[in-house]
Amino acid sequence: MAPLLYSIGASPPACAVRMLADIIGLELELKNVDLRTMEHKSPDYVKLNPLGVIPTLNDNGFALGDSHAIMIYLLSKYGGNKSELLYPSDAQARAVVNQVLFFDASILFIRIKVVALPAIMEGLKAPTERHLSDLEEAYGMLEQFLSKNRYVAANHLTIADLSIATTMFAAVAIKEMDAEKFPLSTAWYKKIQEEPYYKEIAAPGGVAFSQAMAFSWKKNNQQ
Ligand SMILES: N[C@@H](CCC(=O)N[C@@H](CS)C(=O)NCC(=O)O)C(=O)O
Repeated sequence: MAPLLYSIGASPPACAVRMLADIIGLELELKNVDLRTMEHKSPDYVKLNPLGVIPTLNDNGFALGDSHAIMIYLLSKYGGNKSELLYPSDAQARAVVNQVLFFDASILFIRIKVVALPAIMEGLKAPTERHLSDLEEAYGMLEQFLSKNRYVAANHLTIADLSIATTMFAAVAIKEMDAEKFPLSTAWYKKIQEEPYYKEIAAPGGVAFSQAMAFSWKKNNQQ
């Protein structure tokens, strides 16, 4: 049976996993998780993913959380000859990919999550100046990564590009990226947006995320 991915269309990490599956030709069955009813915190869901977040993979009884861990698992199990470029086996090349994956998980994504979750779930009326300057700082870090390579962690596409590109669709919905200050990041992001898997999976996810943010800002400011 095809591995099952618990996801929502607007989730950047779920989109990253779906793009990877598309690139390696792996069919995924998608199961929508209802954030409004807190399905992601239900006992059954938390059994699969102790963190109670989206996405979660269930590969015929093997459950795994965190998009980065899921992508690495899917590549090692189903990636075939696509694995070597997307997640190189050379120790140093892989370490650089990991560095950017951890940047995504621990810095870039967190800096959107501290705005998006309170806006969507808790009535936050607007991002603070600090939220915006933290995002701007993270764009500067991305620019530094891109000053070393043509893609975020190598001179070719790796899974780190999939993670960063999807987190960026959420980041730019909160704070636009200034093309003059961040020319390398802007050019890289434009290039990824031209890829068919981005157009099919992440672009609609980005639209849904932007709409959810716009709706939340409006609703929260009417209260
Ligand atoms: N590092 C995790 C982040 C997962 C995450 O925070 N997902 C969001 C949706 S995009 C979520 O489930 N938020 C709900 C919550 O934290 O309660 C990953 O890459 O999978």
